Amino acid sequence: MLKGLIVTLTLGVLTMIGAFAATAADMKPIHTQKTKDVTVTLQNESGQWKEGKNSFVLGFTAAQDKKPVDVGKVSLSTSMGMPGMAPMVTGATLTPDGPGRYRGTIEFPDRGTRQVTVTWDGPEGKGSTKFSVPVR
Ligand SMILES: [Cu+2]
Repeated sequence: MLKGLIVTLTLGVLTMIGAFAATAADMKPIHTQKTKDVTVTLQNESGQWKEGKNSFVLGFTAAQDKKPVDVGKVSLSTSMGMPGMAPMVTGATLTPDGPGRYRGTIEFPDRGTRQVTVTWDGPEGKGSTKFSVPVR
């Protein structure tokens, strides 16, 4: 019984370490978008979006010195054109997570390439950019 408890504790600690490590390192780029003033980076653990629920980190850095930019209010929405149908539109939920950094979740009902629109409006600038990301 004690042995079982130790195994359980060990697994619990390993799970916690895994979750912690994934928050800082192990982020792979999904897409990097350069605009005139700001570089927008979209990343997560796998480096891609998949069908279903996804979590990701959205970052904003100055194009010049690569320092985080306070972009204030941010939104990320996606759209996929489907023949003979209205475009499928899905928005992300974003939570501020430090300077120029947002944690996001988004859920896709199917695969296919999304047109992504990111907008920002803060003390250090305002803008928007579009790029495409495949959902695999
Ligand atoms: Cu679709």
